Amino acid sequence: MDKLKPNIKLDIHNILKDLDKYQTKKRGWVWRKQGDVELRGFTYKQASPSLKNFVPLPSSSSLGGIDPQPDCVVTTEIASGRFEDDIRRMRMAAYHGADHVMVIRTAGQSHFDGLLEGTPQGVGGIPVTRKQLRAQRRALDLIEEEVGRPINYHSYVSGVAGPEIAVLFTEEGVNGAHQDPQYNVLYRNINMIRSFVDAAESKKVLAYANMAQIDGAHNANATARDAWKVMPELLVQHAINSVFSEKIGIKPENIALSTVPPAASPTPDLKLNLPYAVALREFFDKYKMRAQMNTKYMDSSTREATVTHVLNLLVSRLTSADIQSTITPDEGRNVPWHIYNIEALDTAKQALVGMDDILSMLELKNDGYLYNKKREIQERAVLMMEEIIEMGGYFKAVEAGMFVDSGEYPERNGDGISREIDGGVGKNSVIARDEDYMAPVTAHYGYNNIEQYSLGGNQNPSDLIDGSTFEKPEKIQFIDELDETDNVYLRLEETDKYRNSKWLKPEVEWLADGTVTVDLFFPIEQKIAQEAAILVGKNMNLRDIEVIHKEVLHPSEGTRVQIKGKVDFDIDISTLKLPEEVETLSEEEVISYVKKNPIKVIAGTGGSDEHSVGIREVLDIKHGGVEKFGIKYTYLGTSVPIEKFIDAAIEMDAQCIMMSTIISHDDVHYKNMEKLHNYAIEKGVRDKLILLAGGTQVTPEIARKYKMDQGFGRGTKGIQIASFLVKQHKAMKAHED
Ligand code: Z97
Repeated sequence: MDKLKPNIKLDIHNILKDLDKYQTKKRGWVWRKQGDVELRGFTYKQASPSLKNFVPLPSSSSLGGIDPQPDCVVTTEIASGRFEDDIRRMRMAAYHGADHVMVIRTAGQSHFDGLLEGTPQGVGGIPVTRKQLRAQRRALDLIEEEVGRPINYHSYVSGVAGPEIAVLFTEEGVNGAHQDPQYNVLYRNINMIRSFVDAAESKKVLAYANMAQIDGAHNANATARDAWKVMPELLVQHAINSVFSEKIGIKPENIALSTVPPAASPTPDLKLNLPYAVALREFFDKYKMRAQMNTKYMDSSTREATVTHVLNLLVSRLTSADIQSTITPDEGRNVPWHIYNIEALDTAKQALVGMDDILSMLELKNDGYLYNKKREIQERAVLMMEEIIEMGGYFKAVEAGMFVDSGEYPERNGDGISREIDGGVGKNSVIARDEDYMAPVTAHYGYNNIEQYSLGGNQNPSDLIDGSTFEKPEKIQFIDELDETDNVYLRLEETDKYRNSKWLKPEVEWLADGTVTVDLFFPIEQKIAQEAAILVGKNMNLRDIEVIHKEVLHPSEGTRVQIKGKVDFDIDISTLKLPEEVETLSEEEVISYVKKNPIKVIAGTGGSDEHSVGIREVLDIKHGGVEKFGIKYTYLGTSVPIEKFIDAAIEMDAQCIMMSTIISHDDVHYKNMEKLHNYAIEKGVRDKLILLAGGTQVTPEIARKYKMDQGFGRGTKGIQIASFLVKQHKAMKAHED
């Protein structure tokens, strides 16, 4: 398939074409290349090479467009429910620095006792199926080539079909997975014995595929009443899954703890989260840390979520997290949208790069509060583990409700999650293997009696059937679609009108979903403001209006309300009048040209016009005006008679006139442009002067029509004018020569 090109959209039809024959390469988990990176004179120490194609942070425009990448893997969690739309989001995410894409499963896939097939739509995630995995991995294969960095693809090996999912993931080149039997036991009430037996099998397969494994301890954070009280228990949960995994054969460097800061401001965030992270790092130093946010503290304010995220990122930097998750800041609203995935990635990139090498300047103290608190958490965890062993092990401890109790161990409030050894989904489904048991499969856990087929110790039992699907992917049965009413082809047909055509609609998660947000302020109490906001939406002809965020600015003085709604109309892009592109030179180019060829400008607001803000913005160095590039200017002020511009230019030996004109009443701005031109001719200097007009109502075409060399409209930046001046000056010089 053709390589992706930055200026061409990814075509989902190409991804689906001959998908049954597509095989991804086997690779396992990939960490970022790490080392010093030099960019624009800065040395980044906790860094990774820049991407081939990327979108840098907005402020990078003042830094030559650099896009430094942190050393840790950066995760994005994508959960729109339509895998075909998620693919576009993955591509955007990769451009913003994601190299770990987690697809969230539709809620409750843990309860399915087998594999799903086809491409059904999900809610809050996608139903994970072979076809969806293969399509997404295929897209990521193209995307990783486009950005020049491997992308890890990830989902969950949980539920009663865990081992089947692990096999499916291996076959389809998935690179990472959550696997933790405690998740099944505590949150999905799957029988304990079944969960641990399944986990053994699943982990064996993950080890074979060299996948990274993340545990499920973060769920206790989200479930516990006071998440900071389960800190000791979290250490116990991490320990159980990590040691179990290692014993089965997963390499320690592929075992990652799903760490979540247990608290968030307005608690004293760092006083709780930092000792906790240090305690983890110290106890689990041979494993990796996957740091993510605590969904419990995510409300609907994206601003608040972003601040929490940045505080979490500080903890990540101070304790050298290996994988940084970027849960969408709008997860509190339960609507992960394209823009928030990208915002969260940019937040992580900006904060991590900004805190580059922080530990060469600061030291975490080995005494006092940090040390004592860390030690206390560890001691409580050890005590809990000892009690579990005394009780007779994990199963007994779960029966006794030891986990997710709202008391801080050893304090107990008796409200923990309790499960029975012979209860739960899949109870009594584990049976002992017969003496002559034998499964001709690869990476199988436990007794397999291969001796009876005289296979030696190192031989793979699947040799008996000439290799399993792991070695012979051509043996994989690819099932395309099972549901005629719920599949990708129907969804593509519905949105076909908007795919690579002239039709456009605003979107937040699905192509042409038509959703927009409106941000409003009302000088009134919240209850009324909320209803007023809905009415505004109705009057704006929005459908399906919902309040997605409200914030009291003052109980009586005012409320901010954000609503979302849908628009019904389409935009025909062929009818849009696009503003002329102003091509700019690089800042360095302009500066070096002006140094050798000084340019002087006469500037002011022409005629009877007292506006001065716009012209000052493009003149003064403060906001990147032409002065920044070495261009000298004389500002004549406002209401400058047109003749005075020319006279001053002659007197000062200037090369350019920048006339601002805001008032457009009676077309006075056009008239003044022509007047400027004519007077320059009268004085015999028109061919020596560059005449520019600018203002909110000015367009380049109109300015040129009225004899200016160029016009500059709303939003013009100094660099655009400076670039034009340099180009024009060059051309004039060439003409003279
Ligand atoms: C995360 N932000 O990092 P089902 N298995 C495990 C899980 O943690 C989850 C599932 C399965 C979060 C994502 C919460 N995690 C959201 C260990 C869910 C989900 O709904 O049980 O079928 O699968 O993972």
